[in-house]
Parts: sequence; C-alpha cells; structure tokens
Amino acid sequence: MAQPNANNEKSWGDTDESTYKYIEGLVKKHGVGKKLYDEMKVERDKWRKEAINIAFIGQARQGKSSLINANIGRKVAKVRATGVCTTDIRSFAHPKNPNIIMWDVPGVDAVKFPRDQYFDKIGYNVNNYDFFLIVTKDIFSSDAKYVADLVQENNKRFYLVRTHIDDTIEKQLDDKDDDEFLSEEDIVADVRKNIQEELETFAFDTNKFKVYLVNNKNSLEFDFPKLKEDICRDSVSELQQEALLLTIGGYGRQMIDLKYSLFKKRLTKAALASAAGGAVPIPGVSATVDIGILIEETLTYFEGFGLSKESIESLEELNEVPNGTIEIALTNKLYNEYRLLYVIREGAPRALSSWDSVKSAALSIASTSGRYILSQLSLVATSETVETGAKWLLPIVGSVVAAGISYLVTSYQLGCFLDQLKIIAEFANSYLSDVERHRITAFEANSDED
Ligand SMILES: Nc1nc2c(ncn2[C@@H]2O[C@H](COP(=O)(O)OP(=O)(O)OP(=O)(O)O)[C@@H](O)[C@H]2O)c(=O)[nH]1
Ligand SMILES: [Mg+2]
Repeated sequence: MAQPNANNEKSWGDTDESTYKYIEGLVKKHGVGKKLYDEMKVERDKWRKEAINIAFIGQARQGKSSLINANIGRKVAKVRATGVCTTDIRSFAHPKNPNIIMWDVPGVDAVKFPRDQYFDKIGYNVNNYDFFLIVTKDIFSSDAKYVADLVQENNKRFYLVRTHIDDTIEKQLDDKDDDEFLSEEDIVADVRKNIQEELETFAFDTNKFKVYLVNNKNSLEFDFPKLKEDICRDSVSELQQEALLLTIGGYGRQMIDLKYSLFKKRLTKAALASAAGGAVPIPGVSATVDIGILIEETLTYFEGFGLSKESIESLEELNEVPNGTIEIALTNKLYNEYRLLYVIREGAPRALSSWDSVKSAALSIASTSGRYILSQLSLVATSETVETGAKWLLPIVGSVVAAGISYLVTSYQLGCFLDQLKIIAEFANSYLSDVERHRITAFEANSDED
C-alpha cells in the first residue's frame, strides 16, 4: 500500500507567485476568520449557479435526443426508432446540476417544420442558448447548413456532430466484397474525408470547424471524448468551464489534465477556508483542520474525475459494460493502494448525508473513518512540510499561527489526494478504453457457463 503523502513534496511547495498574491489579497481583505471562511465557501460553490443552455438541433431523426442522453449519462430524452418525431422543444436539466440544461429541439422536417417556417413554429430564439450541437447522421445537408448559418450570424459557437458512425462501419463491412480488405480505420477515414468535402461545398471554414464522429451508444468511442473536451476548453469564462467540467466532463487523458488544473485552483480556496474556520484539533499537535472541508473537497474531486460510485454505475449502464466491471477494478485499486481515499469514498458520502452541515460533520467524522484520517493528518502536521511551508505563509497570516498550520496541512493533504486521484483517473481511463476487451472477456465467461 502506498504511504499517504509519499512523493508529494510538490503539492504546496510549488506554490507560485500568483497563488501567494491571491492568498495575501484575501487575508488582507477579510482577515483570518468567519468572513474569509464564508467567502471561500461562496467561491467554491459559484459554479453551481452558472446557467448554461445547450441546444441540440438539426434535421429530424438524426440522433439529437440520443446525443442528449449520452451527454447526460442517463436515458432521459425520448428516443424513437420510428414513428412520430419530436415536435416541441423540451428541456432536460442535468441530474448533477440543474443549471446546465440541454434543449431537445425538433428537427427541420419537410412536412411539419419546413425550413422557412421552422424557427417561428418551434418558438426558437437563438439568443436563449449558450452554444449548439448541430446533429447529422450521414451527410451534411443544406438544412444543417441553414441552421449553422443562423447560429453563426448570432455569433454563437456550435459543434458539428455526425452520429451513427458505428452503424456506418457495420454496414460497410457487411457490404464489402469477400476478398476486399477494409478496416474500421479505413471507413472512419473515408467518412471524415467525405464530410470535409461536403463542408467545403457549403463554404464552411474547415480550419475552424471540424466534425465529431460519434456513436451515441458509447460515449467513450471515436470523437465523443474530444467533443466534450473541446466544449469545456472553449468555455467563455473560467466559471463556465468549471461548471461544464464538473457536470458533463467525461473521460480521456486531456480531460483529466484539464480537471487536474481546475482542482489545483480550487484546492487553495478549500485550504484557506480550513485556515479561517478550522474546527478539529489534531491530537498532539497545535493545529486545527476542518476535516469536513477536506472530505467535501476530496469528494468533489472524486465526482469531478467521474470516479464516484454513481458516475461509474451510470457509465457502465449507458455503455453496456457488464455491471460492476469497472467499479470492482477501481475499488480494488483504492483498497490496495490508496487506503485513505478508499476510506473517504466508502464512508464519507453516507456520513455526510446524515449531517446537518459540513461544519458539524467535522466533529462527527472524528468518531468514524475520520479517526484514521486524523491520525494521518497528524503525521503531516508534524512533518517537515509544515516547517518549511510556514516560512512563506506565516508572514501573511501573522500571529494566527494555527490558521497557517491549518492551511498548510489541508493544502498538503488535498494536494496528495489530488495527485493520487489523478493516477486513479488515469487507471480508470485506460481501463475504459479497453472496454471492448472487457466486454468480450465477459461474453466468453458467460458462454463457458452455458
Ligand atoms: N447505431 C446508432 N443508432 C443511433 C445513434 N444515434 C441515434 N440512434 C438511433 O437512431 C434513432 C433516432 O434517434 P433519436 O435520438 O430519436 O433521433 P432524433 O434526432 O432525436 O429524432 P427526432 O426527435 O424524431 O427528430 C433511434 O432508434 C436511436 O436509437 C448512433 O449513434 N448509433
Ligand atoms: Mg428527438
């Protein structure tokens, strides 16, 4: 089992000039006390209030509703193989964040919604949305171009998404001659080339716009992870990016790096809050650490990296991975290598749900899994970390020595958790990209039983 805090010297040691100034500014403004504590709480929660409206639009029957479901991670929008099309605008708030709303817009359709009456009939106002996903399942039609032009005229950003790539591959492999060599990669490359030509025909700037090829039935395949990554990267503000990353952010290496940078920024705010309102004395040490904040923040990283139990469950369900496959691998890794994180993931959500406030939670947790955490924290508090860190921090906090120590212990420990969670997220990611193999293994195991 890896020792807590091993190889994490950099967690607070790389505190840069801007973080130093940030802390100094806040302490000057609010002092070290309740005002700073409250301010840091507001700062950490701001992303929850950021309203983001995303419209899914295009022709009828292209996979718009399915794309919403794949983004949300649950089957919320009605999907129909045949029959009546979606005929009115419907909205779906993200279950993790009611302020991120996905709008299922009916498709441009020759009979019900001819192009020239389309926007009036559906009561559509382009300014109500932050950005658009223009969905097409095959070729880019003049209808899709019409929608894209309107969106562009209003200076809104959009993403071109080509669904059903799985279907195309399957059909082309079925149709090929017996002696013809055709790989999945060839087919995908061919689809990309054709779409590029279609966009050029429609005078799209192909340097600016690319087309994301997706299979709505598997949000881990093809360009799906890249789509989510670009949506988050293109955010118009840091707050919007935080809201998107923490709500729809998916998996993939680049995504993990994006989230890691975000969490590093959050970490300072959490540690400052602990310094300002530290609640629990660490046995044998003159430091108080707000364990409630420490745990709450760690759970945010778990959730944000998509490593909470709920996230893993819905990922398995939506991508039809045998139930428990990823969760078991992850739990084993946590248990065997990152015991402290295992304790938090298993124990904390249950404990937190029964507490009135995170502040009082700090006291309650000391009697359960918190005892183990406390013992680990006392190691940090007496370590060289605090001694060296004090050199740069204490001039800022002045005589409030306990607050300085609380800051250092919390930021150090959160930095360790964050680095470890990044490793676990990378592990989960490589496991996920191997999902097809696991599916086959499970299938073989089932066949053996028959
Ligand atoms: N194989 C495959 N099927 C898909 C994909 N996306 C959607 N489908 C299927 O395509 C059909 C239509 O999907 P919807 O999501 O209902 O399409 P829509 O654009 O919302 O349709 P309307 O609202 O009726 O205009 C359903 O049977 C989906 O299961 C995909 O990427 N791959
Ligand atoms: Mg639909």
